[in-house]
Amino acid sequence: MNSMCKPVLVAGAGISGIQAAGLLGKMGREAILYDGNTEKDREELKKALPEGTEIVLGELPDDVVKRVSLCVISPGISLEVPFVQKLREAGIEIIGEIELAYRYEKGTVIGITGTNGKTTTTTLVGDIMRAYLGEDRAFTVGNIGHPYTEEVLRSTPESVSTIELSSFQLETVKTFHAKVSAILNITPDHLNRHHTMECYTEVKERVAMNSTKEDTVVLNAEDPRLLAFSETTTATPVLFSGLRTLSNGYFLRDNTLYYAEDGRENKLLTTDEVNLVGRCNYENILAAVAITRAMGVPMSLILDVVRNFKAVPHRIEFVEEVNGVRYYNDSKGTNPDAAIQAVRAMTRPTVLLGGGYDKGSEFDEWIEEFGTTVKELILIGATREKIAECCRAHGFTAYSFADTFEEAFSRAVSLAVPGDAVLLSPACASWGMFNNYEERGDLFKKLVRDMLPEGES
Ligand code: UMA
Repeated sequence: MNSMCKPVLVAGAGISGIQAAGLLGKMGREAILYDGNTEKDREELKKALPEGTEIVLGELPDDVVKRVSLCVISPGISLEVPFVQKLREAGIEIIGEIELAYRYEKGTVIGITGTNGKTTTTTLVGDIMRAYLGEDRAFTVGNIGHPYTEEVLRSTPESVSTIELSSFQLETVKTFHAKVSAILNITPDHLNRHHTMECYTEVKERVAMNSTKEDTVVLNAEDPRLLAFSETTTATPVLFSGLRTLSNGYFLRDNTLYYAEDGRENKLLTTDEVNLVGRCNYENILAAVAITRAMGVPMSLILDVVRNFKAVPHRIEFVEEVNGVRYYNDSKGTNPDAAIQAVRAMTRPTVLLGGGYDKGSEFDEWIEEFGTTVKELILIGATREKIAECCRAHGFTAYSFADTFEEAFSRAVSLAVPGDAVLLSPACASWGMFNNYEERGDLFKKLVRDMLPEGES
């Protein structure tokens, strides 16, 4: 049988799997949706899938392996799990949802990755591309929560897809080719999946795979790994820095963002002209400007969009001021490095809510960053003991444990005095207590707004 006539196994019944099956259905290919979790609701899944899609839950049966010619795997599934080995042994090609969507792409692609700042940068780049090309020709997709497979059939030779890419998604790309790509930073994260920093870095570098000199890769000059990559990449590198003057590239100096070419500096804007706070966010802006300039967008239009851009939800997001205390939601601070950026962005004494799912991170640098900013740390979740031990090792003793998120929140409220900030920036994923970081951040915002006098929330 022609392999194009055989069904495609879509592994993972989350949003990426459901949309991948939907795309395959639209292209006339039969999909079998597989999920290891037997608790999944078949009826709910059926409603979301193309009619007649077969659903397999639990162990993957051998006869299904024999029937399929391709597997589209969801990013949340490790390539090391037994059923993937079984598929490999049977010679079945394994790709991810990004590669699947890319195979139907008709336009130009921008790929953005990095440990932190991906969502902010992708959203800003997407906004700039939309302002430049119009709603119908600019799509913002990927790890941001909007699967690429859902939009790709709208692409045309004139459209641009701006894609946020996680390391999990980059593991399974093959022919993917971005005209402009970016790696914002690389710090330890997801090491339970990628094992070593070398493997994690190699995976991130795949964002610029298949690139040629006509393509651009935007890289953070402050990361020695990325600086080394700027020498070896097949794309043309463009550098940015939040810490020092560059003679070629985009940089921040004395609260002003610049672009320089052969030492000639052009002032772009000052930090008080933008709504975002924190050096990490100024770096995201520098990267977004570099990416969209490489796409040929006029600088004046880029800067207009930058000036009007607001923080994305859950990323050092100011929620409310209640009784003189400012509340910030950084639920997307799911690893120590992201959480460090949030601590650095605080200008007031801060009560910090931290802890959550254990993905093998080390917390030393995060705790070292507390300095005089963090006055109290309230810990929840599986990592609380590990973080507490690390606090003791660094001489930070102002920490306590809470059993629930609500308990942690009300303790933070009672500890904060007028002039303080309360920051949710856990340095850990939410899993184990929540389904995702959005749920955790939304609960935080609800608890903050519940304190407002009636009529103000
Ligand atoms: N599953 C198995 N076997 C396994 C593991 C999981 O069958 O061994 C099943 C689970 O039961 C579940 C499904 O796979 O039903 C989960 O799929 P998924 O985790 O890939 O989640 P999706 O809902 O499809 O969302 C994914 C991304 N999730 C992850 O990478 C974990 C979303 O990123 C992304 O927005 C979406 O695709 C669209 O592209 C979220 C994320 O947390 C935001 N990303 C990480 C991050 O940003 O740090 C990488």
